[in-house]
Parts: sequence; structure tokens; C-alpha cells
Amino acid sequence: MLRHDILHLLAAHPEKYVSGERISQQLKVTRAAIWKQIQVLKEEGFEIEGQTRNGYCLLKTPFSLNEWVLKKALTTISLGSKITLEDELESTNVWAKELARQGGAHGQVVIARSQSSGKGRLQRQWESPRGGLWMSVVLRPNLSLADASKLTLATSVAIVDAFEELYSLRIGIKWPNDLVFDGSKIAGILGEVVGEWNTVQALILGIGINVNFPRERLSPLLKATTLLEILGYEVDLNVLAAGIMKHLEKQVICLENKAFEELRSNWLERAVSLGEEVRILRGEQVCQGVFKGISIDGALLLETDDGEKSFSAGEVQVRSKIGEYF
Ligand code: BT5
Repeated sequence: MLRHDILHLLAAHPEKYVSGERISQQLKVTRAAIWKQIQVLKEEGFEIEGQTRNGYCLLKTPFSLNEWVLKKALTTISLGSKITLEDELESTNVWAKELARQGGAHGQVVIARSQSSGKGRLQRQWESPRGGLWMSVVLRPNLSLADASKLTLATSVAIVDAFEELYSLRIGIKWPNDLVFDGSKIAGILGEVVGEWNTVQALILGIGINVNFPRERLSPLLKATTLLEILGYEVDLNVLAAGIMKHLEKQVICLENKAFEELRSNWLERAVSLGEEVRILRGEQVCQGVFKGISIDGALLLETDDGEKSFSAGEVQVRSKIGEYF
């Protein structure tokens, strides 16, 4: 794409001006065509200074999602090898599942700037306004179905690590895989399996993070927060997406190498409410006890008056002792 070729040329000369004539010679297009593409790039949020005598200089890339900026930020081997970026999708998970059914490769990623019908677990809704990171990764890992279910745990760890590395911000994991800051949810994960009767063809990891928008964009009923709310400034969504892919790729490789104990201890180190009294709701049933940890399969372990009990994700809800969602 001509636009991307122009960007490559400008980026190869940081803080320098590249003349329109030089760009036109190298890319074999007219200077008018270059000028037109520069206008489009400016509309996409690139800051490009044009000087009649010196040419063009790339000052700043956009913080909003952009294919070129994202690819430049990527440091992974397989994750993000192919990226589909759309302005709006119903749900990136639905799209990624379709891609996987049609043979989409390991590491293919689907991202949308907004979702009209984002999905949470158990048919719940996921609010997905512009400014968030809504992305789904297609994985065909070298794992059994039982081990593949640990991927959502691994994804939580990857998100915590990316936040720590990029913003020196420590968020916590609320079992099974909510990411929280000061008790409010900032991100969620939706892991889905694509396959038929007993055979896993692919796994879809859907990651939703509230990033560059004020908390007011979300329903007031939710106990939610956004990165903008916490940091007080907007961040580069491309860098965040690339950072998450980097940490996720590392976690997937660890799992393929069967480093389950390492994953469990990494998860526990980042968990909230460990050692605290919690209540587990299973339909009408309530069970109270101390949150002791997770089993190797990711089930929650509760120390109760009747001994240790384990609960798997999907069937229960967790509350703090006083009834607050912790
Ligand atoms: C989740 O479900 O937390 C999984 C969310 C996964 C979203 C990503 S976005 C990219 C990909 N494509 C999709 O369509 N989905 C994935 P769960 O644990 O069931 O939590 C859902 C609940 O969180 C809802 O019932 C609300 O109470 C709350 N919620 C909804 N939107 C929220 C938001 N933006 N921030 C915080 N909480 C939210």
C-alpha cells in the first residue's frame, strides 16, 4: 500500500525531512499522489510536518489502533503474524471463530475499534465503546483439551505483566479471569473452543480491556474502571496490543513446555483475595470459606468448615464476605 510505503520511508529517517521528490522517485509515483496520501495519513492521526523546501517529517504516530503502527510495535514470532483490524465488528470472538473454522492460522488476530455486540462468558454482554482494546487471538497450540483450558489463566497473567511492564501499574486477577484495579473490573477474557465432538481445532482467546475512554462511557451499574481513569492520560493502543501479544506468546510457549506449576504460582502471585473469607454462589446455593488457591486445572479451592472444596469456573460466582463483588 502506497501509504505504508511512504510511512516506511519517513520512519527510516527519524526527525529528518524527506523531500517529496525523493519519495516520488523511490516509490515511482507523482508528488501530487504523495501529497494526497499524506492528507489521509494526517486524518488517521499521524502527525506529519510538510515544509515546501525540505519535504515531509514524521513527528508522531497515532495512539488509536492502526495496522502499520501495530505491526511496527510487534516483537512476536507467531502471534499477530496476520492481523485483521476493523472499525466495528459485532464481536471479535465471533469473527475469529469463523476464521478458525475456515482454517485461520495459529496466531491470527482480530481487532475491532468498537463492538456492537461484545460477548462475556455465559451469554453475558460486554460493553465495547471506542478507545478500548477488543481483540481475539486464534490459537492452535500443541496442547490437550485439558491443558488448553489453562490458557485463560495464562492470558490473565500476560495482561497483568503487560500492564506492569508498560505502565508500572499493578492490577490483580479476580478468579477465574477478571482483571481488577481497586476492586473495579478493567478487563475480561473469553476463551472459546472451536471443534467438533472431542477434537479441538482451535482456541479463541478474546481479550477486552477498558483503555482510552472515561468510565462514564460504561453503564453506571457496572463496577468497572478504565486505564484512562487510573493513569489520567491516554496510552498508545498499538503498543498495548503488541505488549499483550508478547506476554501471551511467552505464556503459550511455557504451557506447551508443560510449565504448569510455574503458571499456577505466577497466577497466585497476581491474584486478589487470596487467604480472605469469600462466599461462592452456585445458583441458590451459598458456600462460605477461605480462598486458599487454585488447583492445577484452575479450579478455585475453598477451605470450609466441612473441609476443602473445589469449584470450577463457569458454574459459580464469587463474592466477598460482605456481599461485595471483590
Ligand atoms: C468477561 O466475561 O469478562 C469476558 C469479556 C471478554 C470481552 C472480549 S472483547 C474481545 C472479545 N470479543 C468479544 O465479543 N468478547 C471478547 P464475564 O466474566 O462474563 O463478565 C461479563 C460481565 O462484566 C457483564 O455481565 C457485566 O457485568 C460486566 N461488564 C460488561 N462490560 C464491561 C466492561 N467494558 N468493563 C467492565 N465490566 C464489564
